[in-house]
Amino acid sequence: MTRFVVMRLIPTIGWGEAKPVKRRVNAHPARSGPSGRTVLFGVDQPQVLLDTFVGMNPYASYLNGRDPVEVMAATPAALQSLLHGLTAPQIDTPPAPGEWSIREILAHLADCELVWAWRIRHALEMPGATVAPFDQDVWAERYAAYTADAALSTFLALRQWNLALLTTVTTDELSYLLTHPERGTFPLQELLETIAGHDNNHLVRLRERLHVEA
Ligand code: NI
Repeated sequence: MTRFVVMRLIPTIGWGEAKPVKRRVNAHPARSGPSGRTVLFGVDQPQVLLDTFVGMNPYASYLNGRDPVEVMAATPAALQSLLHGLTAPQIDTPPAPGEWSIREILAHLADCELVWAWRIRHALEMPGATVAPFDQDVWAERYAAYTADAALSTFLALRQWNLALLTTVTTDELSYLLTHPERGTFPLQELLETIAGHDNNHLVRLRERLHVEA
C-alpha cells in the first residue's frame, strides 16, 4: 500500500490559538517533524493533497511511542521534581524579554489543563463536537494575577481530575471525534497524544532552561 504523508492544516503557533499572533520562544512545536499520520480519516489521500495538508500531530514526536495517558500521569512528579528547590527569582524572572517565566509557564499549563478538561468531556458528551480555540498569549496577559504556587496547585488538581475521568473512557470512546476550527477533525486519542506531547515539550524546555538532565 502506498503510504502518503498527509498534511493537515495546523497553525504554526501551536495548539488552541485562534489567530496567528507572534510566536513565543517557549510556545509550541512547529508543524514539521519526523513522525506523523500517514492516512487522514482512514483514507489514503491523493497526491495533490500532499502539498496542502500537514499530516501529523506536532506533539507526537515528544512521546517516543509511549501511551499518552501514561505520560500524562508521570508529568506531575516530573514537574514537581524540576521545581524543587528553585528560588523565587528563578521562578519569577523571564530568561529573556518576550519569554515566559517559570511562573507563567505554570499558569499556561494550568490554563491548558482547564481547556483540555472541557474538550475531553465535550467529546465524550457530543462526539463530533466543534471545540473553541483560544489564544494563549491573550490569556497570558493576565498571568500577573497568578502565583506560581496557585498555578501549580491548579494544574495538579485538574490533571488528577482528568486522569480520574480517563479511567472511565473505553477504547471505543477514544475514537470519538472532535473538530477544531484550525486543526480539523481528529479522535479523542489524538487529543490525549497532544496533551501528553505538550507536557513533554514543556518539560524538555524547562530542563534545558534549568540545565537539568532528563
Ligand atoms: Ni504550551
